[in-house]
Amino acid sequence: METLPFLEGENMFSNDFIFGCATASYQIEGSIDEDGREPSIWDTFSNDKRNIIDHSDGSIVCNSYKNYKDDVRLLKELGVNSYRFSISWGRVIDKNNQVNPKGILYYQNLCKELLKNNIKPYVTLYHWDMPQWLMDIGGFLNRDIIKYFSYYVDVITKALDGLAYDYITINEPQCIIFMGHDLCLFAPGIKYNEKELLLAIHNLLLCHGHAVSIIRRNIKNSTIGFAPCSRPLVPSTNNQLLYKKCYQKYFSIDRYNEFANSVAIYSDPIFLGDYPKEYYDIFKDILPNITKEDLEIISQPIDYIYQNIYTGNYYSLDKDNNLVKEEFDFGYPEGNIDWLQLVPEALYYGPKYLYERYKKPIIISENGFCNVDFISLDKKCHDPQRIDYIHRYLIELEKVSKEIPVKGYFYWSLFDNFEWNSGLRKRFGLVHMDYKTEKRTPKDSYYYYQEVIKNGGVL
Ligand code: PNW
Repeated sequence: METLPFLEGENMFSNDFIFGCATASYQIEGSIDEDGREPSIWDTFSNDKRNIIDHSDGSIVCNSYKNYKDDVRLLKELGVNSYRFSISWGRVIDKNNQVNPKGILYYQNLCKELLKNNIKPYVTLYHWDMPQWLMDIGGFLNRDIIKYFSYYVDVITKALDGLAYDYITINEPQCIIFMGHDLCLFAPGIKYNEKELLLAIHNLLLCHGHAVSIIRRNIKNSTIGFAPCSRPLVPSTNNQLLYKKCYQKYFSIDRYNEFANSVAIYSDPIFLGDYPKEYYDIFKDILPNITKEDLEIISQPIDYIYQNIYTGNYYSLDKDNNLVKEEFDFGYPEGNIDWLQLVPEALYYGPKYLYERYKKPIIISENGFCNVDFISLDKKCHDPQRIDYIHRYLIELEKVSKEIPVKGYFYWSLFDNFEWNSGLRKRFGLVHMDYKTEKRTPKDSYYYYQEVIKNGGVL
């Protein structure tokens, strides 16, 4: 580790910077039949073996439902001050829409264990594992989802009052809608037409909005956010016109291309009180019924702009000043998953664009690297590429934090875990997971991040 260039004695991020890591319920908990948990759409989806590349599922993974104390011990030793995890709706509420006290107890115990170790819980309320019985009545297409989600949020926030103050309503709405209901690579894998997709987005945003009022009512001193993902456009040269065009395209809607990644469809209604004008123009024939009351609910003030950023794309201008996407060269540095190219400046430009438009402090709710990790003969897990990735990305984040308020960074993920349709094959963790024995082995990057946190930043 001593060969890595830390800036000694200088706190590069603010003293109260949130250094955390993140996980999600279905990806780590296992114990899917324990204590009356209801099956989720991800149980159903992974039961169809065609859907997951290695035919695995979330039935065991890290078994964090049983091992949560070990998890907290690892977090403590890592030195993070915050841990972002998600609640499994189906553990907390049963199929008759009644409270399941055993599920609630699990999350209360987890929060207590975190607090005992001075780690702040950051609670994601929806990280994709909708109870199957709710999908059966229409999921996000059925406006009743708002009522059910509100009830669930009311129950869990009352139960966590005094234990957790920081909430993220919904994780990566673009993946829920686009991957789950258009590309059908994620659960539920049910294809919607465009009109249905827009309605599902609107109902999802209403779920967010109602959750905001419930959290505010139930938790004093709460902070609230919403965590979309994006692939920021990175200007490949320092040029004002190029910057402006990249900014505009980041927030624009391309109906046939980047609908999935659209930032503005999901975030403008929340932060600016309405969908972008382009949305009304492009989709004028298939718009959902959007009322003034809906927009008021959706746009209640929230505290942070959370954003999951892993990668981006470089752009330049051609001779007529048109924006051109630069293709990655053959052999360009990338992770062990096809969408993860090394674009560290995404953590500079993404936060900058977002702050410029929405004017709230930024928290990176996910950023991480997928590597080919295994235990070496020396019994350790060496992952130099992940160290380099974190290093490069944090340099960019630190740089932008001198220009705009950046409050925190959550590495994805604490452990290797169930990587959705990629199953157990793809590893993002700081801690290696042996899925047979549930043995947890901190990787080199775990010790690297530990040093970063101790130091308060990287050079
Ligand atoms: C996120 N992209 O998904 C999810 O929130 C996590 O549950 C997941 O395990 C993690 O990232 C790693 O995949 C993403 O194309 C999917 O930029 C795609 C992208 C980013 C994040």
